[in-house]
Amino acid sequence: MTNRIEIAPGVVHFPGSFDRMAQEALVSSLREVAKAAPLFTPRMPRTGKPFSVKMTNCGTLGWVSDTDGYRYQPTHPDSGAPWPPMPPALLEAWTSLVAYPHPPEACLVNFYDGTARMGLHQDRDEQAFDAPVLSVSLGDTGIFRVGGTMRSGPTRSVKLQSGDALSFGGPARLAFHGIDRIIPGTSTLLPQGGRINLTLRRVMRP
Ligand code: MD3
Ligand code: FE
Repeated sequence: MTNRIEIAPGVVHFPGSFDRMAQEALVSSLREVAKAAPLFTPRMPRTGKPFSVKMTNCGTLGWVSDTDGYRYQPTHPDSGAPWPPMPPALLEAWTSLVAYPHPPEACLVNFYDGTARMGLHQDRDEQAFDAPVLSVSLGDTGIFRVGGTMRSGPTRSVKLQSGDALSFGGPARLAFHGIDRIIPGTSTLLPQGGRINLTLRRVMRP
């Protein structure tokens, strides 16, 4: 059983949820995911401006963003191939950390190099807002910012280290959040450095 720290209503931090061996095993399964579904560069819907974060997905649905908008779809935007299956260790983490009786369909894999960031946003492309979102961090530490359900509200920042999990449910499900920056050189997990974030989501209402 890993530590469970409720840092705000509905926001639960599980520091060190994956030990080093489990992190290495996850990275090796993600290398297989990226072979089947190569990282792509998402673009902003209106402007076409590229994200600094590269992405891929596993599971039956994957999140994509291009000039047509944000959406979930069953296939890779470039190859048209179905997303590879979710590694069993992630489904097990969902079952053990999240109190929701249905499996996630989507695991978005975000890759941050030393300069990538993600601006403050809400996740609202899912239909099942009653389901929490579970995130797992691997590699270099990320400085995560989370606020309330209004963009203009106060925010706080939390360092996310390799192996940490974080869940957002109930009042936090529609909280604004983002990644201010990563701190290069803080982990030896990824030989080339950088940070991987996984977000497991229930998309469809059961
Ligand atoms: C709070 N990813 O992919 S994970 C995203 O580290 C995203 O890559 C960040 O935000 C990352 O959409 C943050 C933490 C997270 C994920 C989903 C949330 C926080 C959340 C959904 C609702 C509220
Ligand atoms: Fe998000």
